[in-house]
Amino acid sequence: MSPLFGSTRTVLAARHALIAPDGHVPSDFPGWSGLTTHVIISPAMGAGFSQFLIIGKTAGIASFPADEHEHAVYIESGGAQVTWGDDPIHLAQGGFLFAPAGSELRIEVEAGSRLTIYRKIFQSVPGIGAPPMVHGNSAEVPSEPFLGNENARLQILLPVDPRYDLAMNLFTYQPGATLPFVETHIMEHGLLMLAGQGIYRLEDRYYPVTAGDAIWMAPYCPQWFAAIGDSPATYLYHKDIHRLP
Ligand code: UGY
Ligand code: MN
Repeated sequence: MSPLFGSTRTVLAARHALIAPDGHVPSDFPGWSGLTTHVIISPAMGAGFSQFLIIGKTAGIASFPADEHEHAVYIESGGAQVTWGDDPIHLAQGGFLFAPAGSELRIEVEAGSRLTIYRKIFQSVPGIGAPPMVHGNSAEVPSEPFLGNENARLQILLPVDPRYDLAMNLFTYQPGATLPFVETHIMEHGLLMLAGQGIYRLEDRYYPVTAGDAIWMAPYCPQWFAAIGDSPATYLYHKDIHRLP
């Protein structure tokens, strides 16, 4: 019997959700094999995007058809061979890839891997071309102090370019560092705690959060974070950008 016995840290509120791993239940999709997939955020809860956590205990295959959805992939651990268009690209731990809408995305996941995938409908803008596919590794992306704070550092993984309507960032805080103010903004976030722990303020509630937890912040969800504990806290998050409301 689970020691939690009828309790969970998971909360689903009007404009935010905290999804703790104790409640995960996997989904299966046609053509996928060998993977444990949790859709931890989706339009079914009111979000404008989906966030998948894919765990490959053995090797497996995930695929997304060619349609209006774009995808951003991040390799938390392990590795994967990603095919979008013609050339397969190998991503190792820390690897990321942005797959534009309009072509099939196929991911051959290696045994022992954990991946996050953000999926949303691409919002095109007349006169601005489609964003190109990009990939890289977070180990090669410099971090910059967030609003001047050396102890709260941001890595911006995707190009800052108006053709992209999605950002994917890593945010690392030394213990004791915080977001400098309670943000309230039109952009929506999907977040996965990768390391460390802290307190997340969402709307008017304060939650202890730790590696493995996921958070949905709807547009205008007041948000603030303080890192606590003995080691730095890092989270991966996505954000919709560059489009008129
Ligand atoms: O990019 C952001 O809006 C970021 N500062 N938000 C967050 O970490 N909750
Ligand atoms: Mn924010």
